[in-house]
Amino acid sequence: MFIWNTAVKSDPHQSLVGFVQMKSLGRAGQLLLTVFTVAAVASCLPKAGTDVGNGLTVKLNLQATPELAAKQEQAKALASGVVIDELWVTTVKFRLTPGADCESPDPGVDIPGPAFADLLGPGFVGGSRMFETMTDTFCKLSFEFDEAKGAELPVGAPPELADAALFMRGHRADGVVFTVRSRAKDSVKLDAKDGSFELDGEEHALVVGFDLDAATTALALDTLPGDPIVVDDKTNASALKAFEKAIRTSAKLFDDDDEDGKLSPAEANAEHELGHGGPE
Ligand SMILES: [Ca+2]
Repeated sequence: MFIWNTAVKSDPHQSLVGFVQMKSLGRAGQLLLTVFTVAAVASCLPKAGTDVGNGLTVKLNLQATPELAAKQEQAKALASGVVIDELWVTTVKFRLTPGADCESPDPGVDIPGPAFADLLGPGFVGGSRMFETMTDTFCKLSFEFDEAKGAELPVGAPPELADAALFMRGHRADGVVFTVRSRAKDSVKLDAKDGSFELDGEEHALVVGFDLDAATTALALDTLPGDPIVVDDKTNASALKAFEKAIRTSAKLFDDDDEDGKLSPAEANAEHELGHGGPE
């Protein structure tokens, strides 16, 4: 394989010769051709953090809303007095569905996963996901939550995210700590607010915002027993179900005007909203 690749690089005419020779090599040659073909196809797939050619480049990130004030740093204080200290998710199968008519959508544009995100921090670990598309009109963004093995977790992720799709830690206004751990592999569908949305320019930044007010309201923390309060599929399970539904249905897709991968209060509003989840 090494010799053949060298020949291709040194003289383009040799590539045809190499190809013919490979065909005559039988099984070994076919294996080489398969390797080459897989490599060529892989180079056409969307890549994280890489501009892969002409067309529209879409940048996508995940964040929690409302945006935290700078002085709050890595915690988010909500109007209810609840403070969220940590929120991570594991996601897969991001797909933008092109077309103005979602009843008969074109094949989607996939972003490779799994993708871990620190929703109170920078969002996706490794930065916004970037991918190319040759269309500019979309009717839906969808993705799924997924579980990750402990060994797959990125540096900085809480160990509780192992074998889970979401982990959140916070405390109530009275100081009682709570944790929420979800293993649900739910899909999230953000339908275009007005049937479809157009992305202009050569590069367009989007952010999915998860509404923490809606999600923590669904938990009804004041009614839950425990100190700390544990919410998972064994403890306070009905609260977990309500939380998981609220996360899915309250998520929204926003234009990220300044392309910083975050949602400012001026960006997380109805004017910048392109799509939304639920009702289910
Ligand atoms: Ca922004």
